[in-house]
Amino acid sequence: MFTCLKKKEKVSRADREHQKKQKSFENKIDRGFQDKIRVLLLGIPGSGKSTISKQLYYAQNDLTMSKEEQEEIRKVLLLNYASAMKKIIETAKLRNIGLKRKNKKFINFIKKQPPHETAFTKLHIRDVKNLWSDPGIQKALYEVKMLPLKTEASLATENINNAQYLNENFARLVKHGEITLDDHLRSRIRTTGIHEIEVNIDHRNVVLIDVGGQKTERRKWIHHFQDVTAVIYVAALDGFCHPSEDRESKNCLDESLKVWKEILKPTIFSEEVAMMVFLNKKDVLKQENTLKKFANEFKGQFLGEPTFGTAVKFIKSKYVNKATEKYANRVLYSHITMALDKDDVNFLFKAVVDTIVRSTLRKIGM
Ligand SMILES: Nc1nc2c(ncn2[C@@H]2O[C@H](COP(=O)(O)OP(=O)(O)OP(=O)(O)O)[C@@H](O)[C@H]2O)c(=O)[nH]1
Ligand SMILES: [Mg+2]
Repeated sequence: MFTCLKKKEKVSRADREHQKKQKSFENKIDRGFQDKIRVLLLGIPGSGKSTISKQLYYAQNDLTMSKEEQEEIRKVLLLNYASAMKKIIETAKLRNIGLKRKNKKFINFIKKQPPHETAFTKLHIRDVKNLWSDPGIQKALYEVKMLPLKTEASLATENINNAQYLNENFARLVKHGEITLDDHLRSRIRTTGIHEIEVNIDHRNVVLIDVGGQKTERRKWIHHFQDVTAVIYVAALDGFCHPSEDRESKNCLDESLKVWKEILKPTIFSEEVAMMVFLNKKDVLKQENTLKKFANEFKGQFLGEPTFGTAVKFIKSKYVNKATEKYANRVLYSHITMALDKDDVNFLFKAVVDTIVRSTLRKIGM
């Protein structure tokens, strides 16, 4: 009798223990998923954090912009155009690439454009077309990436990737045509402060936290390290083509790896936080001149034929190695992305949310 009672009591205690554990799991799930999945986007400037965030937002929301917002984007794109063209013209000079005499007046006009204002009008549409069709400009565009990187960072090299788009859409922009989602995605504005957006992915509420990547902005990241379900570290695959703001880093790839190493410190994110790397701008790495620059940049370190596949593998290994140095057992998820491609981002995020859910459940023992 006594034994029986004892046994019964033992079972109920185990049950209670189990119930308690179950409750705790449920609370975690409630807290983590039924409420919101919080995803923090980190990465150095220009890696593509805001572009990813915009893509996910506009997949579910209409692109409604006030006249003022449209004007702001138009202005930014025209400034981006001026900065990209200045860089191409400068490259032509450095490489002794001749430009057509008939474009000289417009070239001087571009060179004089102040960095924060634009004086382009409909009267420049023909000049823009003529300059873009100058074979010297096309040659210099190809050569931009071959130049040794200057130490000071410049947005101009980033805008080079958008040079074709900016030229092709110049007429619509100066004619005050409707601003499109592509315009919004291509416009290069550095993020300051913190921007949270909420989206629904596969019936889960996901909050994306987009922060600025500049050094001054990175100080604010720390306020968001608590209470996140996952971190997506966005890294541009063409980082080795761009100068870094950080004087100690050789280029943006070096700077990005340095920041990645910092956030991997065990004191920063708990083991429960899913860590992912998005290797972004795959379209740019595929370009012939980017691969040529890659071969020059990693001479001696990289052996073999520089193709898109081998270059991705090489760059990815740099991020993975840093992670395994810090956490031998931590799973790192990585994806190759093109943030300008709506389908690419939206399709990938379904898989990302699924991974976050499964990884978190596994970590809490379910
Ligand atoms: N070609 C190409 N351009 C991209 C891609 N993703 C982003 N960009 C462009 O890269 C530029 C920088 O992107 P952002 O999303 O503003 O970069 P960010 O990481 O938010 O930068 P900060 O706010 O300064 O930290 C923009 O002009 C984008 O249009 C991509 O996959 N391919
Ligand atoms: Mg941004």
